[in-house]
Parts: sequence; structure tokens; C-alpha cells
Amino acid sequence: MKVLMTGATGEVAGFIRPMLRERYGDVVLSSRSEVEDLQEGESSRPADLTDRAALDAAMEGVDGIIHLGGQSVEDDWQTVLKSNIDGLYTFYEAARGAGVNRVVFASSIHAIGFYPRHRRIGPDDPTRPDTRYGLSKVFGEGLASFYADKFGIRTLSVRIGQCVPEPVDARLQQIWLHPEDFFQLCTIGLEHPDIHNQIVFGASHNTRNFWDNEPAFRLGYRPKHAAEDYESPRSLAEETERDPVADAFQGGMFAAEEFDGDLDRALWSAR
Ligand code: 15L
Repeated sequence: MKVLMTGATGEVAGFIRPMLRERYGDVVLSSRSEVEDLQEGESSRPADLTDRAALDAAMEGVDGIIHLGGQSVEDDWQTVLKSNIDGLYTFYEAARGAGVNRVVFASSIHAIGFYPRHRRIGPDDPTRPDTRYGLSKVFGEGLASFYADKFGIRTLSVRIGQCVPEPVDARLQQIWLHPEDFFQLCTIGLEHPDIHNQIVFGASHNTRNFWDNEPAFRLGYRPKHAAEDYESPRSLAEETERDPVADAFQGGMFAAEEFDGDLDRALWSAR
């Protein structure tokens, strides 16, 4: 299987590149600029997400894509619109044109960030974006659904909590995704025969997490890492002193930024 990974110069891509090479051999890496530290088995095909011709060239001969590219945190609307709305539409059109029918879409916890921390939710609960960025991930999940039903492109959308090697604080104890576990989800998304369009949560085996990830387990996901196995250097008590809105919602500081709403009502409505 020839796999393309976008967002290839980002942090998460850096974690999974070795695993990708080992499993799939020839891997195509794409970012806005050339990937400069190419390893054996990797090639670079740069493409801006709004540049259809460059995306066409990047996707030539490709069987499956891990799409990590685009805006990965909150920003102004024009920035989010360009890469995560317009750019993602161009991306799916290019995939359709190139005959690629497998996509792993890096969605985010921020698609549901306005759920209270005490609510346990599954992928089928309504979305509750906490930022313009989170809203763009909801759009991406919608786009994936549309392209699956209309054009047969099969997507696994992974709502990543935070993908880093260690869960260094109390929030990460709940939302942490070890890069190896993320890669396991990527292989499921690229290879599992029973995927049409599916949303899962990108979390390791953290007993304190907020999510019911049953659809992922049904597809064979068996996370190997657990946040509880690590010492958390920053305690929940410390975090609790930060911001009442951040502490109330799953999205943390993303929910708190610019918050000018009614905290009690927002919590009550999601009880
Ligand atoms: C995200 O969606 C970001 O891409 C990532 O960088 C983290 O900030 C993460 O959310 C988070 O909320 O911790």
C-alpha cells in the first residue's frame, strides 16, 4: 500500500514516521514546504492544501492518506477557513480525482470541547465545538461522511486528544494519545475492511478519560499505553486554579479563550 502523509513536518508526523516506514515501505510525505530530513523509503511532494495541482501531484499513485495537514490550533476565521474548510474540500476533491479511497482524518477533541468534563460521551453524541478550529473539525467530519456516501472514499476520523510521548499533566491523564496508539488507529483506518465512514476518539488506555470508544474497540483497537502508568508532575489541584471555564470543559483552555457566555447554562445544557 502506498501511503501519503500530509502535515509531514509537524510534531505528530515526526513521531509516526518511523512506524510508517516500517509498515508500508515507500512513504510519501507532504507539507507546504519540502521535507528536508528525508530517510530511506521516504519521498517528499510538497503541496499547499489550497493548491489543487500540487495536491494532484502529491496523490498520484497513492492508495491511502493520513491527513494531518492544515491548521492545528485556534486562529482567526480567515486562517481556519483557508486551510481547514476550503483546503480540506480541495483535499477531498483531489483524492476523488486521484482515485484514493482511504483517508485517516486527524480530527480533534475540540470538535466536542464544550462537553463538561464529567460527561462521558461517544462518537455519536452531537458535536460541541469549542473554537473556530474545533468547528472546522466538525466540518471535516461532515465532509468525510459526504465523500463516503457520495463517492466511496472511506474515512476514519480520529478525534485526537493530545498526541505526545508522555502525559505530563492532569488534563493529559484524561486525553492522552501515545504516538504508537495513534499509529495503530492509522493502520486500522487505512486497512480495516469494514470502514465506511467512522469517527473514533484518539486516546490511549487512560482510565480517567471522558470517552466511550467502543467503535474503535470494535474495529480491533487495543491501545498499549495507559496514562496511569506515568507519574503526573502537575496535579489536578494546580490545574484547577487556572481557569473555571477551562476546568469545566473537555476542551480546556480552548473552551476558555474568548469565553463570554453563561457558564452555568452551558454546563446545564450538556448535563
Ligand atoms: C489540538 O487539537 C491541537 O492540535 C493540539 O496541539 C493540542 O493543543 C490539543 O488539541 C489539546 O487540546 O491539548
